[in-house]
This record gives sequence, C-alpha cells and structure tokens, in this order.
Amino acid sequence: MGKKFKSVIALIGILIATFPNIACSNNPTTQKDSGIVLGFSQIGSESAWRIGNTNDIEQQAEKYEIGLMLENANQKQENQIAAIRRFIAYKVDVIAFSPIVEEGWDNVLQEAKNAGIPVILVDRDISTEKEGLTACLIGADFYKEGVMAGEYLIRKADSLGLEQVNIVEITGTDNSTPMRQRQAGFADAIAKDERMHILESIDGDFLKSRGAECMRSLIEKYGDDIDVVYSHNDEMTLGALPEIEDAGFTPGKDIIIISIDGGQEAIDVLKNGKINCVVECTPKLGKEVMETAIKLKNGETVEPVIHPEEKVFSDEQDLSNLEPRGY
Ligand code: GZL
Repeated sequence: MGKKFKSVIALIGILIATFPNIACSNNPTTQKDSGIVLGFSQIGSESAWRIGNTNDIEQQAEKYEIGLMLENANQKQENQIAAIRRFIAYKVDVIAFSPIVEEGWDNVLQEAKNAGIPVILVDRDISTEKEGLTACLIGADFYKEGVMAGEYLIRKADSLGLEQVNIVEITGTDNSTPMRQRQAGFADAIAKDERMHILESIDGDFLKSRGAECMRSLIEKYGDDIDVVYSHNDEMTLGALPEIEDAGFTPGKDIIIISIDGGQEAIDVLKNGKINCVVECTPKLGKEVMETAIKLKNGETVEPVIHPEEKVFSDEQDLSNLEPRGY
C-alpha cells in the first residue's frame, strides 16, 4: 500500500474521529446536490415533539437535497456549543440550531459570524444584547400558545360556572423560550379574571418523568384544592395523568387538564376525555428551515421571524375527523 494511500486513510480516520456524527449521518459531501451543507444542532430527544422535529428536518433536507450534519446535544448546552464549533471548522454553508436555553450563546455565535456563516434559530430563541448574531427565527409563537391556553380556561370556567379556579403549572425547561413565553402568555390571559389563582409553578423540564414527580408533589401539597393543571408540554402531561388517577381523581373531570404540543398520544387522550385542551405547537419546521438556508446561501434577505399557524384542540370540538398528527 503506497505512502499517499496510507496518508489518505489516516486523514479519513482523523475526520471521523473529529466529527463522529458525520460517520453515522448522511455524509453531506456525497448528497445529491443543492450544493449546500447545513449544520444542525438539535437539543435532544426529550419528547415526541422533539423527535418529530428531528424527523421533519431530516426528511426536508432530503427533499431539498441539502447535505445535513445533524448533531444531538442530549439536553446539554455545552454539546450544542461544541457542535456549532465543529460546523464552523467544517465550513458548512449555514448553521441552524434550537437553543436549549436563551442565554450563553454570544461567543460561539460571534465565531460563526466571524467565519461568515449565517445562523438560523429553529424552534426556540436566544437572549442577547448583541446585534446581528443570527439571521432569523423559525418557530412557534409561544406567548400566543399561553394566551390560547388561558383563554380556553376562562371559557371552561364560564361553562362550568366556577367561582374560584385554583391552578398548578408544570413548566418546561427553565430559561427556555417556550417556558418563559407560555408562562407569560397564560398569566396575562387570566390576569383580569379574579376567579383564577395560580397556586404554584414547578419546573418539569419538558420530561415525562419530571411531569410525574411534579404532579405527585403538587397533589401531596394541595390535594383536592387543585382545579386545573396547566402543563407546558404533552410529555409532562402524560407523566402527570397516572399520578392524578392514583390519587383518586379523574383527570378531565375532577381536574381540568391543559397541555401544549398536540402530538398523537395527547390528542388520543383528549378524545378519551382525560385531557380537556391541547394547544398545537407544530414540530414541522423543516420546510421553512431548508427554504431559508437556500435563500441565505444565495445571499437573499429573509424574514426575521417566521411563526407557523397553530390551532387549539379541546373538548369544545368534535375531534372525530382529526387528521393523524404525524408526531
Ligand atoms: C416547543 C419546543 C418544546 C416542546 C417540548 O417548540 O421547544 O420542547 O413543547 C420540547 O415538547 O421538549
């Protein structure tokens, strides 16, 4: 085996060792070509929503013939920062990521800016004093989701003739955009309604297991004073429901259940009457991400914020003909 051939083999070995995810994802340089390589740092696999989002990003990258380097950060901000640095080293054309929390991105995004690589925020936002670190945000209007949840509760309280409504809130990942804005939108929507009282908000981190733990401790503390559970995502809601039943309460009847995401499992439970309202938060953002990546690669300007249309599913509607959710 010639010297040159040995050095090529050695280089490939170094590349795979440095970029482990390339070895297992579609190697972008061999994709049929839009000529674009997109580096995407995904938060993790914490919920059906997140898995649905990852699947959609991958499907749309295939459809738009964009070479995708997708790295899963397993819920750690430091893994997302490391992934973005790898994308910069690899000289991708565009970087996209869903920031697990809003703070702590200035340095790595400045590095991407210095490298001339545009960055798309997907799903969640960042908080920064610096201008121009990202090209745009593609994701839900979480504040509006919170408002829609609060507006449903007011209608529900009216229909039941409730004079006092005690609410416990299970929030998503602390300091994340959906947590902050779903909490603010809901609070603002019910603020003028004197019947509404939030007994406690507790961090469930968008996880099913934490949703169960939170519900258990809230029941121990407040028992049958709880009239409503407002949960920031379906995963935590699905974790909470068995705890409510184990305590002898009937979810959807003794306790009003309001959730967000709109995945198939939660919609099925809504149809069975154990959840009263699910605010939709679509994970299907891939089409907009790919179209935006192509525009950025071509030097076109893009909309600073792209919010998908979202609905509310509840016990006020006939859901029998609802299309399969796909996540
Ligand atoms: C919302 C997304 C949230 C989902 C959760 O767009 O950021 O993260 O609501 C997921 O299910 O964990």
